[in-house]
Amino acid sequence: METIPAATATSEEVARRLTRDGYVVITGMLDSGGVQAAKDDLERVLAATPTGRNSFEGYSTQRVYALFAKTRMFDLVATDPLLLGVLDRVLVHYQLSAPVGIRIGPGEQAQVLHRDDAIYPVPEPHPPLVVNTMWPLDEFTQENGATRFIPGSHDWAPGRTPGPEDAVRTAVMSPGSVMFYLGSLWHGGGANRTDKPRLGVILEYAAGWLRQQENHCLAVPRDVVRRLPERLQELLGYNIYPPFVGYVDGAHPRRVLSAGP
Ligand SMILES: O=C(O)CCC(=O)C(=O)O
Repeated sequence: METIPAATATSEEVARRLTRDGYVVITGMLDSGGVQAAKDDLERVLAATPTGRNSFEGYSTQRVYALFAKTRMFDLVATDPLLLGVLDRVLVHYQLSAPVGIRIGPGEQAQVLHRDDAIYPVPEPHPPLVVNTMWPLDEFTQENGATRFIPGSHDWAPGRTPGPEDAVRTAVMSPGSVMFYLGSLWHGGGANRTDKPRLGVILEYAAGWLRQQENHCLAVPRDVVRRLPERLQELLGYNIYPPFVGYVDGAHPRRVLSAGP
């Protein structure tokens, strides 16, 4: 798969490829120490995380919801300057929507291909509403459940769905890489035909005027949010979509963090 090394990637180039192809992979975003630390901390959380409740979540797959309540390992990742630079260009005003750790267990079936932005009843075609980023913490291979996707499918005519004629590719990637993909790109988790799990984290962002998939203002305790950098607080939902979508008692929601319990 064609990739861009983080050292030479610019937000212009990443945004250009993302909007042209529906996806783009950047290598070398995290070093091996950062990957290992994130993996170790997620293993702690996964020890108490159940498997999925339906075939979409995956009966042999664990999902770490409320990620920012459970680990501090993605605070810097979620506010990475290249990542935010790309989002500035593609979504302009945005927030975290669905950050989730996903460990696909041995024997898991392939997830149905889907579009992340299909949950929002906005008529197509529409400008980008959702940008997702997949951060592999294990090698992502053809065999162990690497994300599958259909290049260019973000641009399909309204109503078109994947058929046998559509070439599905596999996001074979190493830990430390990131795959950006648009919410309109058809994709899904792969089947895991190995005897080891596949761990990755999605940090999904949505336009600032949409409802976040996960309600982080309720999911992440307020005294945890108070200790986070302001940009991350904003991304979790303590923000306004101009001029005043999201106010609290007539004021910026950030005031809630400096006041009361
Ligand atoms: O785990 C993956 O590779 C993708 C998962 C996904 O697309 C989803 O759960 O919405």
